Amino acid sequence: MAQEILQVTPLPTFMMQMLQQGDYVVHDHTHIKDPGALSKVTALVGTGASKVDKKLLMMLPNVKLIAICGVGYDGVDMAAVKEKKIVVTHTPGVLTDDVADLAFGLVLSIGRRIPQADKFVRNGDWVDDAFMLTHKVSGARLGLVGMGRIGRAIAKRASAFDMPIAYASRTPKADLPYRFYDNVPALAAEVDYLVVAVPGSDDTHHLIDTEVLMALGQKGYLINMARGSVVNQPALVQALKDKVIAGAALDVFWDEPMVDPELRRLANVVLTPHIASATVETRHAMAALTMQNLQAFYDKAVLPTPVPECQ
Ligand code: 8YV
Repeated sequence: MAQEILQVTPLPTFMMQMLQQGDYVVHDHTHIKDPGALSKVTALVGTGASKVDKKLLMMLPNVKLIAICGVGYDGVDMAAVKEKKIVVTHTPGVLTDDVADLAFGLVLSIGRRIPQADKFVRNGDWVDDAFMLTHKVSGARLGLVGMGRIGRAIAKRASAFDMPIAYASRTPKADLPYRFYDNVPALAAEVDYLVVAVPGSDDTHHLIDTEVLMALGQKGYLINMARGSVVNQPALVQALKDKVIAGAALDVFWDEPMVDPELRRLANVVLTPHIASATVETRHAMAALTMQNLQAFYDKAVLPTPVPECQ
C-alpha cells in the first residue's frame, strides 16, 4: 500500500520523482485537496528551511516521522516532536564539503572583494581607475564559532591557506591542534575572519551580537553560512554602517528570502541566497539520504541518520 506523506516546503523536481518512483502519495501542505488525507499522513518531508510547529503537528494525528532534507532542523518544534513521540531525521555529512567550500568562497569574496571587482569590470569603471586594494587572505587569522563537522572542514581548507586557526566551542577538541576559546568575544578579538559554523538553536540565538562585532573590530570580517538566527542582524547592519567591522559575507539571513534593504545597499558586504549546499551533486545526495530514511522508517529498519535528540 502506498504511504501517504506531506511535503512541508516545495521540494526539487528530482526529489518529487524519487518519491513518485518510491510509490509514495505526496500531499502539499499548502493545497491539501483531500481534507481526509490529514489523518492518513504518516510522515512529513521538508528542507532545512521548513517550519514544523505544534499547530501543524496537531492537525496530523498519525505522523511518526519528520524527514528533513538538510542538516539543520531548527524549524522543527522539538518539544512538540518529543511530546508526540515523533522521530526526526536529517542529512548530515553529505553536505559538509559544499558548505565548507562556500564558507571559504565567502572568505575570499569579502577579503578580496571579488563580486565588487566583477561589477567594476562589467560597469566599465576600469577604464577610469584601478580597483581598490583589498586584504590578504593567506596567512590571515581565521576564527571558527563552532567546531563540528563543518567547522573542521573549513579549518582544513584554511590550513591550506596558511591561516592560523582558532575556535570557540563548549569544550576543547582534544584531537585538534587549533587554539581554543571558551567564549566568542575573546575569539573575535584575536582573528581577522570570524566564520559562524554552529547550528541554529535557542543556545546559539544572537550569539553574534554587538559585543562580538566590537571585539572583531575594524579589520575584521564576519562570515555566516550557518543560520541567520545566530547573528543579531540589526546589530550587524549598524556595525557595518559605522565601520565597526570591515565587512560581512552572508549566505543566511533573518526572514529569508526577504533580505533587509539596508543590508542590500551596503558596499562592504557579499550576499548569497542560502546556497551553501546547493550543488547538483550534493542536493541529489541529500535527497537520496532522505529517501533512505523514509524507506527505513516504513520498513521498520534502523534509521540511517536520526537527529541527535532521536538517537
Ligand atoms: C538548505 C540547509 O536550506 O542543510 C541545511 O540545514 O540550510 C540547506 O542545506 C536546505 O535544507 C535544502 O534542502
